[in-house]
Amino acid sequence: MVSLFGSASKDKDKKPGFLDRLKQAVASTKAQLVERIEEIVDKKSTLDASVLDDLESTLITADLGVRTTQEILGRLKLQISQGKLRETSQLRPAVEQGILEILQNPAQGSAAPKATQPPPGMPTVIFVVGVNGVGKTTSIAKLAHFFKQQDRRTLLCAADTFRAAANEQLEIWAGRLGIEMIKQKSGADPAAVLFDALAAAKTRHPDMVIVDTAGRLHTKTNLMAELSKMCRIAAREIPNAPHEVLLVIDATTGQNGLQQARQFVDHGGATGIILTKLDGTAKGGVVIAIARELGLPIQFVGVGEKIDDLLPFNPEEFVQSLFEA
Ligand SMILES: Nc1nc2c(ncn2[C@@H]2O[C@H](COP(=O)(O)OP(=O)(O)O)[C@@H](O)[C@H]2O)c(=O)[nH]1
Ligand SMILES: [Mg+2]
Repeated sequence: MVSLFGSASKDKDKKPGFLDRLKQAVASTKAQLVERIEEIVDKKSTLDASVLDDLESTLITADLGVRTTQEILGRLKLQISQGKLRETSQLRPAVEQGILEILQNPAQGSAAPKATQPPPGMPTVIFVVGVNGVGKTTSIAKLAHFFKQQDRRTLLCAADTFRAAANEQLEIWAGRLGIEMIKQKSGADPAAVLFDALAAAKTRHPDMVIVDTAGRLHTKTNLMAELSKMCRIAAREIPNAPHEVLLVIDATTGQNGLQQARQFVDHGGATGIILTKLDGTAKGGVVIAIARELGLPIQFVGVGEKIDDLLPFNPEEFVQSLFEA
């Protein structure tokens, strides 16, 4: 299947230094995770219960979460009982393989909705959702820039009408990128702004419509009700829309962010993840917990505040950036 966002590793015109930038972003996580595993390996050569205990606390500290940690330990214990794993020197590749397998099979047993396609000639409608401050608006600008580089034209929809500053922030980005944006006054009904944007899309024919949404209403129930209303409007105007609902999660919030995110998966129709602020956190292990627990593909990671600091996510490259020198 061809991904909407293309595949980072197969992308022929991919920018050089992509893996280096990812490596840079995960440096603190690597220190927390892989370098600690090395310390465990250096201390002892026999792989016994105390080694597994040390590994367990290392994985938890790197924010893989209790359940994901247990899954990795379970795999290792099985390999030990089968006699495949005996020495601590085998630990690093075994953990690497376990993490890769979890990242490659995110949808196991998941009932999460899947991304869909627009009919030919219609734009792809992408909702960007998540709590305040996680990086939705910034990621939208980065996404629009990403599409622009692929000659795909974007129309932005400023449907976070709850915060006055949100419109302005998106408008500044739209101006810089030379991209059209549909807005209304702050406090307007987000569904009405969405309706306007989709009406504009039908005459202006962009390739993508990216919709910024509010991160907080008076209550969580309100926010989820608002999102489902917007989903209904979108589907009424453009078949199958929204085709993607990208949930933005702030990597620096670790396991807490994961808990908040669950709401958007259960009630907000999320189909994929953008994990922001991977730069400068040692909690990057949350990537693995997110993939496993939310059952959604991670599409992009944010590695800084600049417009091109959004990298398409690919499990092999992520694991490589963590485990290889
Ligand atoms: N370091 C870093 N900062 C980011 C990243 N993505 C967003 N930010 C910053 O996070 C803050 C909140 O972003 P914003 O897009 O306004 O969040 P929103 O409330 O979800 O729309 C801003 O200061 C952004 O510059 C990222 O990948 N790395
Ligand atoms: Mg915003």
